[in-house]
Amino acid sequence: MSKPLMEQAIYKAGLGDIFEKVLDGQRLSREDGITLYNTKDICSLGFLANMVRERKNGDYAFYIYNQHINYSNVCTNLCKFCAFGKEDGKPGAYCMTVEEIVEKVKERLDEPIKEVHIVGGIHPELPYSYYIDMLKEIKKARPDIHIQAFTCVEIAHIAKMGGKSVEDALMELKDAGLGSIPGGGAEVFSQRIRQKLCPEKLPGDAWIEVAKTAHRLGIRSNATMLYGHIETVEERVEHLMALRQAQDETGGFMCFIPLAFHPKNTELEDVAPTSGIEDIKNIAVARLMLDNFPHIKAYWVMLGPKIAQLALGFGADDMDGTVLEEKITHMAGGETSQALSNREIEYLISSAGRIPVERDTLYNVIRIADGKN
Ligand code: V47
Repeated sequence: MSKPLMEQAIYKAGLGDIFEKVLDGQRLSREDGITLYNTKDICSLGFLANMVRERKNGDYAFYIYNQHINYSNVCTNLCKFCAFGKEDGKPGAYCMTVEEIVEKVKERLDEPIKEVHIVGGIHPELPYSYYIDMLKEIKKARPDIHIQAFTCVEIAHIAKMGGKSVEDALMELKDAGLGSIPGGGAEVFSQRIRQKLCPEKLPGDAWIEVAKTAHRLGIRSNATMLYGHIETVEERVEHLMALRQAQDETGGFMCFIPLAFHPKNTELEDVAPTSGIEDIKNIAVARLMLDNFPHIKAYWVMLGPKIAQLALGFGADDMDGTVLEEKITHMAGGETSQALSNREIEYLISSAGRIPVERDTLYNVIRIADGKN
């Protein structure tokens, strides 16, 4: 009997061995990752990624009602891919006081926000107490909110500012109200890339160490990869494998978010923006390689709502959230709106044939919008 058409296409695309491994639930190798990135058959790739996506999350597609606050863009790292960071005192540089940050939270007390997502630059002067006070004061203003704050790069810097070990700083930040850690600052772990684009930044292995330390203390985190600049396919696969290895050790990562590079207003302005195919590929390959990550997020702010919606059929099961006042993508030329309402996100999800699920930061289900409630 001949094989079903989709299966024929997968074999024709040279993905037959990988298909069999995926069917068996076997782990994919570095070479498999490279083969997947190099395939031109996006439908076969998507079919494989969707098998894993549905095995792990069925038809559910998650989103969260959240608020983003970028407390300061003052940064000593000045990475070549970033349009957000500014040197202290230079035009456009800003730093919010703790009172101003709390004011932002208080402005939206009447909305059912579940998470505040806080990221900033590597500020050379803010004291350790600023970060601790920020968390405590936000919790005072809105005790029920989950604070997802400070990338692993910021955590290492905050610890240094306080003259503490990463472990001690994390314990104190947790006591002050830190709920979990966002996935930023990972970029691409390759030393070659970091040397060229962000030599001042925390090295890749140190980023992983901070994440693993957090996990051991019961603080969960996310992970990202910034793609679409000067990285090779091999460097992407090695990045994914380093995350997979760390996840084998701790199990503390919740989700992986491939971040599409936005070149405008950066030192890499000559690099072309990512294509839709490239965006979808990064979602799909991540879903297939990161077999121990529960969730893959299509961050609509960077992908645009339409590609993010499509990604729900190619491996992604999360769209992030309602996000207000996002700065990192928009300063780099991002043209998406600053926020989507929960109704708009639910529409994007249900018109993709998936079931919208409002979640909290830790992926506890808040509401399933399956038409029954
Ligand atoms: O670390 C910087 C990236 C990250 C650019 O954890 C850029 O759920 C594109 O990590 N073009 C911060 N990207 C954002 C981030 C994030 C966002 C949403 C959700 C989560 C999560 C994490 O943005 C930085 C850097 O990798 N970035 N400049 C740029 N020009």
